[in-house]
Amino acid sequence: MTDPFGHTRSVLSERYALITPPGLVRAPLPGWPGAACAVVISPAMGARFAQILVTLGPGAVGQGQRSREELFLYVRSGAVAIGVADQRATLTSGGYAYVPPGASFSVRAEGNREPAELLVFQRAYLPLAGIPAPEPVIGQEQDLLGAPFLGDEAALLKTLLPDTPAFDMAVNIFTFMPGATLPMVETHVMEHGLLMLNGQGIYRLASDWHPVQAGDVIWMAPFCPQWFVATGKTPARYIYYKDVNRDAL
Ligand code: UGY
Ligand code: MN
Repeated sequence: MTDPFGHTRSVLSERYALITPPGLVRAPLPGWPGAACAVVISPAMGARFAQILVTLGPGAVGQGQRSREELFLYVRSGAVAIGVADQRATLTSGGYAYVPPGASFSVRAEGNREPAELLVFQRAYLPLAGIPAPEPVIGQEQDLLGAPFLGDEAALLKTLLPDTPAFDMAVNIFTFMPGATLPMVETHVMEHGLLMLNGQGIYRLASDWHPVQAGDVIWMAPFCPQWFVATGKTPARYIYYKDVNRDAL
């Protein structure tokens, strides 16, 4: 659905941003030759990580050897051939890969037909004294079970990365049945980058309430009050990034 001329649901405020698909502007990005990339969250906005939407058409590739950076890739649609360090896999919609700092990676659309749509989280890895950096992780979310969030069977949470001190990021997928909510208005030090995958709902961000739907992106700064209710007749799903396991100072 497109907005009438001169109107947008996108909002940029000090503590959050809502970025909606009709306003996306794509551009080439280093490390992604031939791909169309939209940086939807970045330090330019006040965030401490980047969130990028990537379209990998035939011949396009993502590749690199990143010294301090870690990457998380999620396949929104299509299929990709991916290599991380010495691991190789073919991932379809719902597939994901974690690229540790310093590890080489390459990703291309499989089969040279349909483009693949990727979601990417990228940040500088924060080492922890005495703890080695994480190993690569490759998987399909369909292989994971959702756990009731704080006991609520109507709000299921899948955690895609191990919850161990080596990881300074978490990436989770929430599924809310129609009418299900976050149990409280959360206010926490962790930052979020979020992509709505399915359905719709209302997101409370700071003191504002925004209707949101599949394709929308949200940045929540540390301590931004946040709450969600799934509306509509089908489940709402979103994937989100969170910084974890590091000092408060
Ligand atoms: O993990 C979280 O902080 C999650 N409950 N936040 C959110 O969905 N906005
Ligand atoms: Mn939260």
